[in-house]
Amino acid sequence: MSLWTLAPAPAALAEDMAPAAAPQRWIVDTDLALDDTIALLLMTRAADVQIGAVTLAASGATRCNPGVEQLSRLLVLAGGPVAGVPIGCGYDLGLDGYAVYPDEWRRPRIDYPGFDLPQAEHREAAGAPELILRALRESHEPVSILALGPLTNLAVAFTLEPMLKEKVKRIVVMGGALSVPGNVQVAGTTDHLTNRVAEWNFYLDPVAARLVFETGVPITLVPLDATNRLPLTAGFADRLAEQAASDPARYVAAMLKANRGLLVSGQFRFWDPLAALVALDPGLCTTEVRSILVNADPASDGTPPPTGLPLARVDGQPRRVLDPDRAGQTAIDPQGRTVDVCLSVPLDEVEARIIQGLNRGG
Ligand SMILES: [Ca+2]
Repeated sequence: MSLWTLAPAPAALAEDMAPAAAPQRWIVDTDLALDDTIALLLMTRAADVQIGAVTLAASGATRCNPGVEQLSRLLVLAGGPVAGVPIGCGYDLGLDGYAVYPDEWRRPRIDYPGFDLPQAEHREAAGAPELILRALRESHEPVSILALGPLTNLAVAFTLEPMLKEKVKRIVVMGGALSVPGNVQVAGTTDHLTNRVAEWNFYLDPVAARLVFETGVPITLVPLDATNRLPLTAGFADRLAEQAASDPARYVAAMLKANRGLLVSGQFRFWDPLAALVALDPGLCTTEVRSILVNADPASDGTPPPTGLPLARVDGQPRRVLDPDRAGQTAIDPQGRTVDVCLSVPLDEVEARIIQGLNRGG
């Protein structure tokens, strides 16, 4: 049975007065951080979206265990047809290099005071790249991909079956930093990192980002340039809590309340939620076409590999130590690949659409 049969198109909701358009087919690849959760729930609540597979980018914020279970429960929370969407999980380290996500930021739980997620059958359909390929192979219509974590899974998929990229309509990628500093160096946690130019998703797997860019599939990049202007504030969390009229909205409100210190710190942004909103409505963002080269160069000084991480890549070759100062940088360069870059969206519009989107369907 086709994945797309397993994930029937969402039923029309009473609030939708206009005739339903043919649903757009999507795969969501996520590393399931707090902001991913909002983005994923926005996608699952959207009217004209059919999700064929959700895959976990385990080289990012959340490993397969407990990520697969968390994803299963979030999809049950979202309700409707997406509760049964197949889930895959991928490699827990980037394709090359030794960059790792800080352990102290990994999220061990997803239940919050005032809201326990529904239980769900623990299910994992396949490895993430294989599930992405199956979803593409079994679709007779173009499929778009929303990529919210490191691009490891997509890079492996396109390497295994390059021809299937023809099935991809567009990839919307949260990642990169063009004219603003990177975000991997954070006081108190990652002070030891010397990279001031890369954004986390591209830093964790620059080789994968480069491979995905080189496929030539149309890409919309949602970089820090756009998301830096979009703080997720305690004020927004309060408004969401007041206006929450659905379980997904109430869950996100409980999640934000439990993480209020992070919101008050001023460091949290609408990273992945913006990518989801742009996926759902490309017209939301002012975009510009840019030629971008992702830095995946090795370190020049013969730095030895760190201890405790695999010395081999998935292809059996030795891992390289990548340039500690530049790996993952998204430089504007005529030798790069042409992508559409989202540069600016008004904060009030983002906030309004998220509250509306989470509440959709009641
Ligand atoms: Ca993410």
